[in-house]
Amino acid sequence: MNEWYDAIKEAQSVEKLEEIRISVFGKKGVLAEEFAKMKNASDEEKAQIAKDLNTHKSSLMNEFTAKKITLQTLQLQEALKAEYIDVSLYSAKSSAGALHPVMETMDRIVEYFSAMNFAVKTGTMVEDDFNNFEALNLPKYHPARDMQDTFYFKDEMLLRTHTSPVQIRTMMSTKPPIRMIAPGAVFRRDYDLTHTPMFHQVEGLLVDEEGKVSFANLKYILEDFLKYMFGDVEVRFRPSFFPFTEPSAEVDISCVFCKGSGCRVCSKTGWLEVLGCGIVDSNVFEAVKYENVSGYAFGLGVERFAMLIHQIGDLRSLFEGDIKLLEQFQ
Ligand code: 2U9
Repeated sequence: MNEWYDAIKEAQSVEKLEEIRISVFGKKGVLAEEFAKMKNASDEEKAQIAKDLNTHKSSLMNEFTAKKITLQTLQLQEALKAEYIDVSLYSAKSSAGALHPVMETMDRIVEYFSAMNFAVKTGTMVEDDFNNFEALNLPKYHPARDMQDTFYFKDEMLLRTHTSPVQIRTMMSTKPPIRMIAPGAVFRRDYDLTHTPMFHQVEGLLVDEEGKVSFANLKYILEDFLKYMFGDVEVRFRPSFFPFTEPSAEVDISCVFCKGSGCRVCSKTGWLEVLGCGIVDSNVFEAVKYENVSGYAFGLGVERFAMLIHQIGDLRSLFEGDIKLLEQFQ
């Protein structure tokens, strides 16, 4: 039996100790074997052998239990040592997300007009012919409806080419006065250096009693808005044409790159076009069955604003999802 005391003492691992346990205490282990041998002994001898064997059994069990605790403690300590993590070490640099410059610009625009008491309304991107064209004084023969410019579905459904259907639907469901902006994505079949098939607009509409809304009101708020967005810039209005406004104007700011002295970006003119606007055409009010009202409207492209504010040269970089661009806007 003595060799088993030595074996337990010398066991180097929990696994080895378990092997010993089976060899000593198992069904076919040495203790079972020794007890079996007893049947050949005389009655007096049996009593003595049984007493000796039981003494060995309990002291071996004590040795085994003590050794097991020692080995398990050692094993745990080794594991803790091996798996130790130094939380004070510098880790790999992690980067945080940021709002896309187009969305950040849109938020700023919405912030301005919200403060001016304009309600913010959104609609759906799939629209019908009436709300996208007909009601906006763009009749069936109008070139803007061309398959070249518009993404069509069947049954005269289409992807909105501007956010104006939101204003039409608002007027169809609400009595005047109206004071709203419509921010959102719009779609046109256009793709080159300065056009993408999807871009974002913010359009504004203000409607009140006839005679209450003037071009002067429109001029005042757009000048104030452009100074809020671009800082200390010159603003000028040029006569223009849109089917849904009459009279209409395009709005320029003095070039943010050369401060008006003329550069490549402003084609040496010193001016950058940033907005379209006008007094809402009476045909539009007729289409939505509004009577004795007057109103102004305006529209802008958000990507163009973002590019001018952040001095981004290439429109397409806004759509590439390149983390190197986005990281600059944290
Ligand atoms: C209603 C009536 C009138 C919205 C307007 C413009 C002028 C305009 C362009 C700016 C750059 C489109 O994104 S862009 O290419 N927009 O010049 N938009 S007036 O006029 C409306 C809208 C809705 C009911």
